[in-house]
Amino acid sequence: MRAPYDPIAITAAVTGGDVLPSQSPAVPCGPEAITEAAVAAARAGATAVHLHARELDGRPTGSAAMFKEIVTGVREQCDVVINVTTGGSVDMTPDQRLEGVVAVAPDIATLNLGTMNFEGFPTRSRWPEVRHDWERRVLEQSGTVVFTNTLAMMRRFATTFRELGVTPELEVYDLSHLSMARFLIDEGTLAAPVRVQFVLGVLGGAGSSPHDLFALREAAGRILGPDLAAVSVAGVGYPAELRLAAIAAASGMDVRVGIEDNLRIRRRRQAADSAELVAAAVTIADQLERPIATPAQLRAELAAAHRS
Ligand code: KMH
Ligand code: ZN
Repeated sequence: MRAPYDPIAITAAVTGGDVLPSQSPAVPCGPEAITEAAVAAARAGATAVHLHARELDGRPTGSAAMFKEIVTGVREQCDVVINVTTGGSVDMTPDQRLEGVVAVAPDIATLNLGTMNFEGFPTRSRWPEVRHDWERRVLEQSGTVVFTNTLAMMRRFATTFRELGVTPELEVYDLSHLSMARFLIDEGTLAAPVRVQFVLGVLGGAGSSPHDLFALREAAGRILGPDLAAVSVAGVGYPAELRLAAIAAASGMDVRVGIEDNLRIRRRRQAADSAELVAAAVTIADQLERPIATPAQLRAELAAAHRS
């Protein structure tokens, strides 16, 4: 855990694979819009950007070519730390989910630590109006959605990361995922110390109350001990995203904000883009006297962990 006035790493999750483009014009689709959103988030103060790829109609894709185009475009315009998904979207194959990481060898890649129900649209009466047939199909899957992460997939993804020199970011949605992290470290699949991100508020995982956060943080300290390098918090939905970001910033943790996890900046106003959510996180951190970690500072931390 970081000391009270230590720099805080802010990750901007700019597009994701779960929210539907019909829900908000702020969901960037296609390589150009995603690159633009990532650079804008970096300019707003983000230390790192978490990237997924989407076709122009918003369909999530694992396309190596598109990840290459996005990451090249971002690297040409700024030095923000690159964090690439292996979560992709729930209907992708393991090969598709790994394509982006293999194509761009980012600084960081996500490793989701368990199979779980993953319901983004559980209540039919609250389904958004959608423009695209594929979005309609996503809604119709409601009630049957499983996010698969087998032990074999985790071992394969982690081994690929190690071969590419990519730092895993362990996505923890529930207590059991911490025991999985412990197991993967003890068997040598993961090198300690590890970086953990609590993803809170997905229906199927832990809730997004401050009590859920502190219960997981306490468990992470108990189960991982000195093998825990850093903790980041991603609250899914509104007001969870910014409220958990404030609590995390006040408690020595890092934060993730962005359109992937939450579409609103106010109760009754959608965010214009992820940069606006990053700016809100920067304001919170500034008020709490946590300077924003620079990409160079985060990269130095990643390098130090690799050496240890
Ligand atoms: N979409 C988030 C709820 C990943 O990309 O690997 C989880 C996530 C996982 O960001
Ligand atoms: Zn993601």
